[in-house]
Amino acid sequence: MGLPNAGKSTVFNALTAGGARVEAYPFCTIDPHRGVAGVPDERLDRLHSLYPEKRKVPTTIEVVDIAGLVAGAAQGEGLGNQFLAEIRGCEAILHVVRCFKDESIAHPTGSVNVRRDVEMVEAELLLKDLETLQRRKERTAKVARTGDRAAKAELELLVRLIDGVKAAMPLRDLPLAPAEQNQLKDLSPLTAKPVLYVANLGEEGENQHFEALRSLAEGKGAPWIALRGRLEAEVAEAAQGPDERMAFLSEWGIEQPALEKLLQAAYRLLKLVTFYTVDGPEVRAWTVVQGTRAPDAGAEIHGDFRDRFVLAEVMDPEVLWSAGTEKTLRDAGKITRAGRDYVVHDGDVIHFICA
Ligand SMILES: Nc1nc2c(ncn2[C@@H]2O[C@H](COP(=O)(O)OP(=O)(O)OP(=O)(O)O)[C@@H](O)[C@H]2O)c(=O)[nH]1
Ligand SMILES: [Mg+2]
Repeated sequence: MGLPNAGKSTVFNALTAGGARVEAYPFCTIDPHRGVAGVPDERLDRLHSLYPEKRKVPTTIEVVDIAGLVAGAAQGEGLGNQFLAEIRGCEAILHVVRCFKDESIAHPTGSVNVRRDVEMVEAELLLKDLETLQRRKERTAKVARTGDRAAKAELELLVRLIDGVKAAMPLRDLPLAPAEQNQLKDLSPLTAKPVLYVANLGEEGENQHFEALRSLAEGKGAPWIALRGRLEAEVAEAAQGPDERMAFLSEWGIEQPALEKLLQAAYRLLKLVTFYTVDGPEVRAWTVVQGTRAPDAGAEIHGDFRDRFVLAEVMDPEVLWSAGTEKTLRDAGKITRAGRDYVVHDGDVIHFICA
């Protein structure tokens, strides 16, 4: 998300266009505004080399490009309002901020001012959340009047949240008990979602607008990435294949393509870990949140694995790698049998044994 003309679609193209030609990791565009990228993963490549007869399936990330949010979007101004609903369906927000200087590209308020630009967009999310919370509060208040204790507790929580939002405090910054966080879940408030700031730099690279964004993000304790959106989008269009693309980018002094930067930041932001399966015809990577237990990880593969879960056979990827084959590992008794409480580690190779 971001202001109109911040470069959201350009950044989206930078992420999607080049990837489409990286065969193993297609970033295929579902429609002009929605793309899925296979996550490049060296561990998956190594694992696949132990099972060359199987197909390699990377885990994926989906990115949605929405229309610019203008002041009043929360009340239906511009195209933004319908897209606020789109944000509700996402796990994280990429806030694209214009840092490039170009007189020929209109700015909604006339000129770039990073702090104000960011606040304008975030204000719309706060307003939308305020509306959601107030509607819920009216409903909860009715139930609370009947003496319902749970409703009374929820009402207290809602009042606290509404005060926070009115004071321009995003919900992600309000200290909440885990139970309270759970209560919020079904409301899916926009300002509770984690944010990654994306500085859209011009051809000239880092400038004072970028410095302003970096200090704003760091002041909030929020992660940021910087990319030269238009340059990367153009390179992605022009290059024939990933090698040429990397060569073009390094001519411009860019070491890491936009998609890689995004993925690394997104994994950290969402506290994701990757685990692997080698069953059936596929060697496959899966993504879950840190702290996920084995049955819930299994449910990623098949919904009923959670209930049918008996045990998980877990292999350490490094140990498997040095053993060379799964059989060697099995014969040496180095496959861990893990129960329902097992917390999946980043890199685990897992066989789910189900009833
Ligand atoms: N000079 C310069 N222009 C850029 C850069 N990034 C984007 N633009 C231009 O800015 C204009 C708007 O870019 P878009 O990517 O369409 O912006 P957007 O945020 O998707 O805009 P909306 O969808 O209308 O909200 C286009 O003409 C881009 O070519 C940049 O790094 N430098
Ligand atoms: Mg756009």
